[in-house]
Amino acid sequence: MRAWALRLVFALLMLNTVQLVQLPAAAGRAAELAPICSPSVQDPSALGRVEVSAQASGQASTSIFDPATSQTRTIRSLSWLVLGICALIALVVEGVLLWTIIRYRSRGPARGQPEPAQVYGSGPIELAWTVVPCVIVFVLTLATIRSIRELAPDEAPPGSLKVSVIGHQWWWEYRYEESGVVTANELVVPVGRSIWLTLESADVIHSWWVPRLAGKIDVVPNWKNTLWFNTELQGTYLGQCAEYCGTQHANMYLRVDIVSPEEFERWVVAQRAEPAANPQMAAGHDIFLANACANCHSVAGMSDGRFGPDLTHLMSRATIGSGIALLDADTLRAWVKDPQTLKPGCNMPSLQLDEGELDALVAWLGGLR
Ligand code: HEC
Ligand SMILES: [Cu+2]
Repeated sequence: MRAWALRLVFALLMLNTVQLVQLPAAAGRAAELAPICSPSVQDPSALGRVEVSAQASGQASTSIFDPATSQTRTIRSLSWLVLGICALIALVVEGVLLWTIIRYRSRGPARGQPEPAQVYGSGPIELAWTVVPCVIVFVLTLATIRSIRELAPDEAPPGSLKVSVIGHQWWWEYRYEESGVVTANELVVPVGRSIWLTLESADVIHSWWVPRLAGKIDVVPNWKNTLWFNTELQGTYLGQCAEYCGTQHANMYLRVDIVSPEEFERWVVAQRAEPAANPQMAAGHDIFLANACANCHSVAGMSDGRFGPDLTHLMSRATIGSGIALLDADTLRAWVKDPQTLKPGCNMPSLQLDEGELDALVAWLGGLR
């Protein structure tokens, strides 16, 4: 009976340790799998697409132990230090506990046996359990302060690319300060540059977290937070809104594309260009303006709704709906027909267009490159 109790205690302890170690990795897996597991995506081909999007990026990892910037390397070092010290404390405390349980377990009736020696007011022992924890907390505090000073400068380092980030239920708006480019959900930045984000929310609290690039930062209404990271490696980096913000919180993905400086220049020029005008698709354009679309969406030179994502260069993006699926003609049509089937509860209604109107509208949208 006693052995059973002991085994149970031990098993529980082990379970805790294992969870601690696996937590960051598990969080990463969850972020990769979420779009695939999402019950909202019922079409099997849509599943395939999302799978492809995570894999094609090649950088789908979202583990804090897989850093891609100097900032996240600092965070990893600090994490190892804290984990190491805490593991050591756990080992010592649980070790002494186990040793005591085994060494002083009851061995038959205690009647007639003397009490063990009782220790009162021992200077050395009290000193030890006061000083040692103080030193540990002091070390952790200093290490943390040092990391924070390094990670969060008061002002943008000179030469930074400045971008405003606005969190919306349930998508991200990006506004580039120098170039005036406005886009949604996919942040494109050049490699070898310092990136300075100013983050605000249009509604509730969100949290911007791309674990391989930077620390996690809350996105708060009526308040500006800043975040800084240096881009070192080209590629696609994924993340996830990290503060519960309503029904579609789990489908509020983050995606950062780090590209070569030349590619970035080309991208900026393309984003600043007027939306492609195609007279053959004028019908779709008219439907867009005649319906509520224009009240919620901006298309440069035509409408300036700001409730939904800017659509001027919609098709330059790889995904739709803040990363829930890859963007192609089929998903676009399904989305415009009824976004609620793809992202239930999202803030875009189905406008109940008939098939003909849908065809024309999607043809026009598909030309917005
Ligand atoms: C009430 C405001 C509203 C109206 C009206 C509206 N939308 Fe939207 N739209 C949104 C919001 C909000 C989103 C972002 C949804 C999300 O990802 O959670 C969105 C997303 C989109 C997207 C995906 C953009 C992206 O990059 O992910 C497209 C395309 C789109 N809308 C097209 C249209 C068209 C076409 C119409 C008219 C038939 C329309 N919208 C009407 C609010 C609106
Ligand atoms: Cu959110």
